[in-house]
Amino acid sequence: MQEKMEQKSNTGDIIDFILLKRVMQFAVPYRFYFIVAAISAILLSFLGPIRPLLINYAIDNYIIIPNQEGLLKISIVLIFILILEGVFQFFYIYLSTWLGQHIIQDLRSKIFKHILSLKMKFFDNTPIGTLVTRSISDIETIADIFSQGLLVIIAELLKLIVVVLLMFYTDWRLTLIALLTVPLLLISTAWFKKNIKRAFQEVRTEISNLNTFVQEHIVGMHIVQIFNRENAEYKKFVDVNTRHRDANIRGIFYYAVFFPIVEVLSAMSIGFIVWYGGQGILQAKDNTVGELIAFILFIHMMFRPIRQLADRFNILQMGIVGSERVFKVLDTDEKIKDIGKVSFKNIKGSIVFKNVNLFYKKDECVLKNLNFNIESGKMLALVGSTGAGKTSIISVLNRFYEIDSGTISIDNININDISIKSLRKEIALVPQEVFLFSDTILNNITLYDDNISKQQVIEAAKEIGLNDFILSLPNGYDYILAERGAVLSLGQRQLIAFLRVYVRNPKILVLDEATASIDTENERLLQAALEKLSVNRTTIVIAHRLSTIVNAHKILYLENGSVIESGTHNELLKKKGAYFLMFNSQSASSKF
Ligand code: DCP
Ligand code: MG
Repeated sequence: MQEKMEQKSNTGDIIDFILLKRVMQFAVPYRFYFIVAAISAILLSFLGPIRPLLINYAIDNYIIIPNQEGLLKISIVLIFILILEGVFQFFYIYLSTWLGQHIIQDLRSKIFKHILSLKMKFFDNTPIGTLVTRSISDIETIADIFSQGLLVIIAELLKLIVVVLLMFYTDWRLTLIALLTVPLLLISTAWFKKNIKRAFQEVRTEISNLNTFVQEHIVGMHIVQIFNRENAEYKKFVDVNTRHRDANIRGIFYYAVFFPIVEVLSAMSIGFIVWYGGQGILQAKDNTVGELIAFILFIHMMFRPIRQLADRFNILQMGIVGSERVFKVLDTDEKIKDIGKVSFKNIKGSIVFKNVNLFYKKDECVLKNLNFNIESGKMLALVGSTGAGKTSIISVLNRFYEIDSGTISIDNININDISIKSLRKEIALVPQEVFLFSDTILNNITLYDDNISKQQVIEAAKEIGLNDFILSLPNGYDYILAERGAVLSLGQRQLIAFLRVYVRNPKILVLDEATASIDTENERLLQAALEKLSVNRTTIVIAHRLSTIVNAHKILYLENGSVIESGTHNELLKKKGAYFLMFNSQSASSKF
């Protein structure tokens, strides 16, 4: 769907020179190589057409009137030209591909760096598949602008002009006869260009559909299997796969029709020339055998660029369409404003929320006029039903999202005045859904931070009672987690996340407890880890299992983005309100 929509806006027939100019900017650092490649291409378009001229001369002057010495000389010149052509061809092919690859390497790095800087809201609204396509395959089409598009078009156009000029120079009548088929050629080229472009776009849409389908179904495999949807999903896949095949075959069809047409037209031109020129020779008029042979070679040289141009023009256009999409991502400016100057030195860690309001969408107030404070070193617990806004509270504290009104301050400094780097350094988060990279346990904990040594990690793991668990894994700290750490249980993943946080020694600790219940062994470990970690730190715990928070200094009960009860565990139990009900229902359903 997404893909189809975007295709639509780019079907304009003309080359968008503004976009092309912007793409060319990326070649500026490599201008030397670009110029060498361009000069090679230009020289090639002159060198090729010289050959028929020389052959013409050789036949008329050294063969028909035998002259061995002259023939030898002209042959040496021809060989020399051929070698030159080979050398320039090498430079041209190698450099244009080299250029394309360097440019897309730069562009890819640029787009990835840009994506790294965007705010969470952008990712909420942009499918992963789109961003992957932009940074991988769309960029690939930009490389083709350089390796197969722009320079080829310039070189072939030039060659065409040179060939036609040389033809006129040789014999204007023969030239006009050779050009007789050109109107037919133009018509079929226009037909081809139009259809092949549409076919190309269909193929790209289908590739994207295939990608999305496979990606989504592998990620959601457990849903497919648990609901026995294998057959149904397989059938859907066969459909998508078939559409992809058909789109490709349609594309090939146009090539299969167009290329023979060009062949036939060029053969017709040669036929005309032989017929007309042959008569000229027989009647001993002004045509020579050399001219005739030269013209046959010229016609080959003339038709090849025309055939190529139609194809290359498409590649250029595809590259420009790709660049438009890439630039669209580069031009999104959805970033959190990072204008704060304050860097924490000796942070204490008291937190105040004052009249905080948050909207994710225009008419949906998720946090409503929220007021609370936590003294430094104390533990605040957030409880409440699902969707109440608990995760949102911590998302605004570390500025993943920006509040719409009110103020949040740490140590009496508005968090907007603190640099994001410093802010996030002091707030460590154990998220609700722990994300682990496909890497070793150790690297997942250090996240390649040079300041954290393996020894520190092991010490920290011992302190919070995790060392034995990690050593029990094959290879211990060097155990490589497969895709997203799926081999670990939710509780185990949270334990790894605890360690990630603990080695960084932050002043503010935030724990967003996983909703799923975890086994008693891991629960005991988590509980012990939390107790260790919360010592001397301001701690915010979002709890689903109330056992975690009986000792919290303050508990807020949230509903629809507002605090409806607050107090300590005992105070809230006495109130016999929402918290009391929640606590009782949990006690009834567990041994706790
Ligand atoms: N929401 C949203 N966009 C986001 C995150 C949340 O529109 N990027 C909405 C979904 C909920 C509301 O905001 O209606 C509150 O979401 P929270 O994640 O803050 O809810 P909880 O953390 O309280 O829920 P749970 O206990 O399920 O984790
Ligand atoms: Mg949540």
